Amino acid sequence: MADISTPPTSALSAASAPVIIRREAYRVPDWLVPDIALTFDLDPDATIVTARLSVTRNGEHDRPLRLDRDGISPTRVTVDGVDLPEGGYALEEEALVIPLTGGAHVVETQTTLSPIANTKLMGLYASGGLLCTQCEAEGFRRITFFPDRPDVLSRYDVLLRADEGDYPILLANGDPVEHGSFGDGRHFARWTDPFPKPCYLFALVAGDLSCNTDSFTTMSGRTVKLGIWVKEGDLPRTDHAMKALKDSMAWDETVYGREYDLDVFNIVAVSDFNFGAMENKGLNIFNSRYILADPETASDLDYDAVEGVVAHEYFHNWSGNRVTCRDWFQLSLKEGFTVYRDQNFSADMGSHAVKRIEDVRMLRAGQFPEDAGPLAHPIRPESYMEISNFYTATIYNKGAEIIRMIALILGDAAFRKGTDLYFDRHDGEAATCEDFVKAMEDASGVDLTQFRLWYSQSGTPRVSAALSHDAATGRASLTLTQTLPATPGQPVKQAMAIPLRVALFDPQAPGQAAEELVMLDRLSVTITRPGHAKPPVLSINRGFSAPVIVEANRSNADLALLSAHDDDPFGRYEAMQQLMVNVLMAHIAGDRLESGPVIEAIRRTLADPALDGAFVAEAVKLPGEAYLGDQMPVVDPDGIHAAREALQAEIGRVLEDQWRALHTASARKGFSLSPDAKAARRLRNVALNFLVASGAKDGPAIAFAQFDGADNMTERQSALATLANGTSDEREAALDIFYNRYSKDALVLDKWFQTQAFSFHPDTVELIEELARHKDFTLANPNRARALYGAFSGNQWAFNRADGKGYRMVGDFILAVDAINPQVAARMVPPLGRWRRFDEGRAALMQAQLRRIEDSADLSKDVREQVVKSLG
Ligand code: B3K
Ligand code: ZN
Repeated sequence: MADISTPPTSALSAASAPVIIRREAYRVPDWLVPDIALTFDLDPDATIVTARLSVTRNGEHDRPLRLDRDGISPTRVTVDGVDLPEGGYALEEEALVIPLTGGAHVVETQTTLSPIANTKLMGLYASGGLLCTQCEAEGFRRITFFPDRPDVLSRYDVLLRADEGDYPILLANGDPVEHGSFGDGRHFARWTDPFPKPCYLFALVAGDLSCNTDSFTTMSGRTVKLGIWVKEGDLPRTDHAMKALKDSMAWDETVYGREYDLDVFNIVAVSDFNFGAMENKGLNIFNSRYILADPETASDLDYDAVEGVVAHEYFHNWSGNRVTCRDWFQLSLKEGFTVYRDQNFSADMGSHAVKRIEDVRMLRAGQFPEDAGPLAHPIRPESYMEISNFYTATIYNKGAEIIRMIALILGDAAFRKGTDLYFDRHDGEAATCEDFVKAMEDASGVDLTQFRLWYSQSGTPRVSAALSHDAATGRASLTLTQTLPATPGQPVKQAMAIPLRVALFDPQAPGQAAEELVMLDRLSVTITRPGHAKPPVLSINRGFSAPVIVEANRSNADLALLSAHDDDPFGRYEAMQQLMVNVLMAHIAGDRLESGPVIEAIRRTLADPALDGAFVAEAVKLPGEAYLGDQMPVVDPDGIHAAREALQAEIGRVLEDQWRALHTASARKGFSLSPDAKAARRLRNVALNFLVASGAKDGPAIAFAQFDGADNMTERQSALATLANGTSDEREAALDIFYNRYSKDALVLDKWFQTQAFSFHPDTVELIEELARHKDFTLANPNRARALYGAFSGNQWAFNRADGKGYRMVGDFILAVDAINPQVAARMVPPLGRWRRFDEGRAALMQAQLRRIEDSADLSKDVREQVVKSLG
């Protein structure tokens, strides 16, 4: 895909020296593969893969055919039906190289794999009795020899042969063509996919699966057969995913005019999966946690996640599959756009206000720290060592924000014209981010030249807003100034185009001003508006119109006013959060805890009958500890924890009657997924949390009663989490009951591990150490590994314990899991890479762990890249 070069020796020791792939080095493929026929003789220990590639020379050159390979060796190679002797091809470390003389040939290779021994879960692997594949980004080369790059598109013809008893169901991409039995205990199925696709979208599944079958009639009247395939016992838990799939199909027709294109659409749930799900053409493969849901085992957040991920993968059929990426530097082309699409879908299915709050919270928790740290990269990176490390919050979530800004700047109608043009122009192609932006420009006439900097500049811009008022003229002036912090490889930056939705409120009539879109496209912009007899109150970055950090220096009185009256729900939420941040930061800096304004704002919000309950629940929650850490020049985990706990307790005490009343009033009989029922559960859980935090004697008993009496996982899990933060007897009882009730259900048992790893128990670090030795803990299952260590590293207070024990435990984990599954290991490095944000003592301890990992022999490329960059 690209030329390769070695990095500067200062950055890496000669022994490690992985190659760096650079965006600018892109060259078109030397050979194309219009057709591929694959035959799999499936067996968990030894699967034979035969691949017949029709290859055509691409342009005038005399270079050989290079087929990527990772851990596989050919048992046979033929060209145009003639066996090549061993010297007839070259076997390089990462490629099978075949000299070819003509313009078109048929190349056939054969290899043998062991799915059961594949612990990386990339390529063909075994999971709970199934055989399944994961190819994105570069797993196909672990299955067969192929130019494994997304700009080589082929038509696939796939023949699967397997034992009929162990693998009665045989699935692949596209449409089923034939199946039958050999009469000797083995059977076969053949699938063909008429749409040329890159090999990262190839998939197969074999196993004993049951199907939830349904159908969808597309807007042009075609009937599509839908199937969600799971283990038989899980069938009753697939209805929500099926509804989400049908809703997504209808939504993509209505909102984007996109129709599904094959006769079948299958989804398979597997329990060992490196991430959330995979959009393989016509055969999505999912981590079971994003398919299975019922009230007993899934919380409302789980239900929402199922809906969102099913939609996301379905939407990829157009944004990703029909129009794919030219190279992996363009990853955000499909991921940022598809996240934007799934966010809007989920908003349409539920509450726009709450969805926006959740998405921004996620961006701030996952992406802002990335943009502010050693792994910062633009949404279209310039280089990588291991592409798996670039499936980041920046590519996905910041990428979605960039698309959102384009939609805002163009307006809905022009944006839709732009997406129509993009899909029509590039259907069947491997496209670039530039192609997307160009289509937007061509469809709208809007010049996005400067806006393109969002694709190339990393780091979160900071916008300072200074408002002044001239009482004599009634004029208000707003000066907006952007600063662009230096990031790795980008010490100096150009001014960005930052679209900010702004309103200036009269303090006497807040919430009634007209909003305007201000484009901050120079270092500083001033706007002056007449008609303000009194100094107005600033509502800025409404709806979070740009992914920036705003420093507006608003008084607590102004924030309180906005928290009660801003007509933009996000602005209202934001004002409340900022008020809480101000109060907490002042307290951490040594002032008395001035909880009054926060308590008043919460009291008013709780009493406002016009507000949606789900919004209220989000608005009254205190900001998380990590977000508070991000507001400080040097993170003080203990100070933050103490201050936040103190404020939580005070709010709990002063408003105790309200919390009790709310907890009782929001109880419901019978389970429903209606917005109202979900909102009531959110409120009930927030109320419980404050009530227990108040220190009321009966708090743990009330929490235990909710835990024990709940008819749904939302209330049970939330009560468990509330209890897990304390040291009451009820804590132990609830954890035991939960374990015994769900120890056979892997997804719920993950919650048991995760809840404890997130908890604020004084001995959380030791408890996690113990849980890592629990008989149900395993490094081999990514969900379980993440439930414990992923949650722990997100527990700022516990993970950053001053003695460094948390860092050591994570260091041990990274080294142990790297030997099994490098992708899971590499994802745990960034928390240690945040050392620059902490005091000298903690920073030294974190660096020591990074060095220990760096010095270890046989480190994967994945972990090495993250560690080297994190040490800086
Ligand atoms: N495209 C996949 C992610 C693949 C991750 C590879 N390391 C799922 C998704 O984003 O929809
Ligand atoms: Zn995706």
